[in-house]
Amino acid sequence: MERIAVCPGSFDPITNGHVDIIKRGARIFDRIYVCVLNNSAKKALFSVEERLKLIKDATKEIGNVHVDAYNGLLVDYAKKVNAQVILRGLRAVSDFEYEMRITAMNKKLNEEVDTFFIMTKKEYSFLSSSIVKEVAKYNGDISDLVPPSVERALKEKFGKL
Ligand code: COD
Repeated sequence: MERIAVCPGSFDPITNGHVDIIKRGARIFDRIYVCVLNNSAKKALFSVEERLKLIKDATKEIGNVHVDAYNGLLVDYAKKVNAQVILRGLRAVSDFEYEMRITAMNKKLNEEVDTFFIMTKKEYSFLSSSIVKEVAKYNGDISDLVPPSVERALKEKFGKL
């Protein structure tokens, strides 16, 4: 049986922390669908199309990764692509409670899908899309935190190019 995982997120925008989780997941699973979904608690800076383009560029060298977007429940998307697993990254204790809540809800919504966590690399343990946006807005150096295309896109958004 093919082992298929969905790596869901807002990816607003994708960072090196996300890319690291996707790369490591791609060594474990036969196929990974990186899927942009809506997190109703967050207001996005980039459109879904912009985010998809940036994810595609950042993951183009990983063979078994497919990039997609879905407007609906994550478990419905998992079912649609026959994924047995939801792949998430964990940074710190502060992520744990939130992840536990969404894992429990996803399990309730679909008993057959399990959530798999990969611990972040220590150099990315403080990294988030929000922090990157904040630093980029004030022209700080983010070159070692995001792929080059994301750095460019952020500079364009904030009128720094
Ligand atoms: N190192 C390692 N992992 C990281 C790092 C880092 N530096 N930064 C982020 N991550 C991980 C996060 O922990 C997460 O696992 C993943 O990368 C994506 O992160 P984000 O912030 O882009 O995505 P979220 O947390 O906003 O995604 C939330 C979803 C969009 C998946 C969620 O809201 C959802 O499933 N929405 C669809 C509706 C639904 O089904 N809701 C029911 C579930 S409650």
